Amino acid sequence: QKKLRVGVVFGSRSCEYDVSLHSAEAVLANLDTNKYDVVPLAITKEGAWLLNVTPEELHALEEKPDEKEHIQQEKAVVLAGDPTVRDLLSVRNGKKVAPLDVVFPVIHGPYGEDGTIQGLLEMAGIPYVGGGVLGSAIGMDKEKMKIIFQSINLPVIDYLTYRYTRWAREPEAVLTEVEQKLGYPCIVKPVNMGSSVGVTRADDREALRRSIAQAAEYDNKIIVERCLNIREISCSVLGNEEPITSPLGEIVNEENVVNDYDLKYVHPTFRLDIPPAGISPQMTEDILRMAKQAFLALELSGLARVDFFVDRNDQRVYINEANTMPGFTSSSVYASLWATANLPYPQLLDRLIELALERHQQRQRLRTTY
Ligand code: G1L
Repeated sequence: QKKLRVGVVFGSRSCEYDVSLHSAEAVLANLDTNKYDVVPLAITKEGAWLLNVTPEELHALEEKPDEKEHIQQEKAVVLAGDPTVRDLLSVRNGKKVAPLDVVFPVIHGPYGEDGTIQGLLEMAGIPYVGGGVLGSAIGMDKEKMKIIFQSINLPVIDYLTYRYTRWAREPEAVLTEVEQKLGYPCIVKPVNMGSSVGVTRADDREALRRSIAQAAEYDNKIIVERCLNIREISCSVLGNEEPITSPLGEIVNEENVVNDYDLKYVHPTFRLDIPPAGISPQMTEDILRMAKQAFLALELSGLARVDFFVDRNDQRVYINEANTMPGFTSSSVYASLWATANLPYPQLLDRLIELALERHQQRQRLRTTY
């Protein structure tokens, strides 16, 4: 029986390069080799696609610039698929082709805007795991995501957004507006970044000034949210048009500070409680329902980790965000929540591949002429 050829794409110019490499390593190590021929596809920070280079090898190459340059010249590849797209994808003089049946894009869009790699795979006619172009793009824009949540009456925390041009022109007016409409403490984030890159808390005007300046280094749009004393609850969602939800988990921080990127991924200091203590059956039911609604409203497919806040003071629930590309190692929050629901990581990967193929087939049904 012919094995399915599964591509795992990782690396690239993503700010979350290291997270991508660790997640891809876990996917590669856990795909069942009885069922799949696994094809690692590394993208260097320069944007060259390297066939059969593992995350470990890519990592090692970053320390050896000469060798990396050589490999980029010799091994750069193009994807199989539509010949026009193949031409578009052709990198340097390498012309080896990797015919893939399905791809895990374990990567943020190569240029920081998501939906990009998904668009590429879509045009090449290759099924892929996870959200499509629209879902992945919305999944990266915290403002658009909140607007959609609000449109279906999901409760979101109070927020304001600013463009860099306005901030550069009238910073004092921006600071005053935040003070009047939200007050302190507040949390400042770039609109388009994953994880906690560029996220800081501000307790006064000077801290807010620094926070906005910092967030604005990562994105031209920033979002400021009211900071409440909250618990963080996550739910893993899996499926396409009829998604299922995992048990809830709580991310319990060692200290009551915003986890920055380094804390979250390089030196994790949180614990995952499954289920979270003292969340009533009613509240659990509400959160699971909202997770599913959010998944459908954002047009997601395959997977998402949906994050909620519960206010410690009044027990109100807010939806924070749906992460279409969550951390994805076998010990990640996404995978751990499924593991407690008797879906171990290798089977989770099987299911995600099935879902990718299902979605691709549903698309093939559509007419392309009229
Ligand atoms: F392919 C999946 F399953 F859809 C997928 C894609 C990307 C799962 C998880 C991720 N996550 C990431 O890419 C990352 C945020 C770990 C690295 Cl940028």
